[in-house]
Amino acid sequence: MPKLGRAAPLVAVVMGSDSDLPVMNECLKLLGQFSVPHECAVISAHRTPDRCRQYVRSAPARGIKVIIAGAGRAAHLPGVIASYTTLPVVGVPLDAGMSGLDALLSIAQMPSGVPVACMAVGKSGAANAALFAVEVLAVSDGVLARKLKQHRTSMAAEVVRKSSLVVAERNRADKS
Ligand code: AIR
Repeated sequence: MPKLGRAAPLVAVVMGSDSDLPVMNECLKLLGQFSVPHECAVISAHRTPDRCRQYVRSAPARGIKVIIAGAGRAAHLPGVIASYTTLPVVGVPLDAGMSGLDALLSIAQMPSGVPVACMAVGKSGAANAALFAVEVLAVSDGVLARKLKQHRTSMAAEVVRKSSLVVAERNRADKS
């Protein structure tokens, strides 16, 4: 599988179609920002079922710790992946029709015994899938844990900065 970066991948990011890439890029971008070695593949639970099974079965031997799977429509990819492994699987429902509600239910409504951590629909979910994977890895990686804390701090500072911009804009509007 194509590795992104030099180190052995810890996170696998798979998607049901190349048409999912623009949204799943949010996930890949964040993993890159946290310097988490990862790999990426297009695998369809319906169109390439054998490839799906082989990929997931070989993941632990490659050192993969978390699998992120994004899919739209009847989004069975995360659930099918979860059926082949006990690695944590994070599902990202994508909007390929019906505002992503079809994919959301396909991913969230797993039967008991085979869990999938279901994120929000679309770009927020793709970004949170990366953060969730980093959180899993950070349990046993102090450097990543510190980076996560820093990420939260920066996010909070950014909200405060935007708040002062909104207040300044309101003050200007009130004066005119
Ligand atoms: N898909 C692909 N195989 C099974 C499923 N559910 C999903 C893809 C994509 C949508 O179907 O994840 O979101 C449409 O794929 P395409 O290739 O027709 O653009």
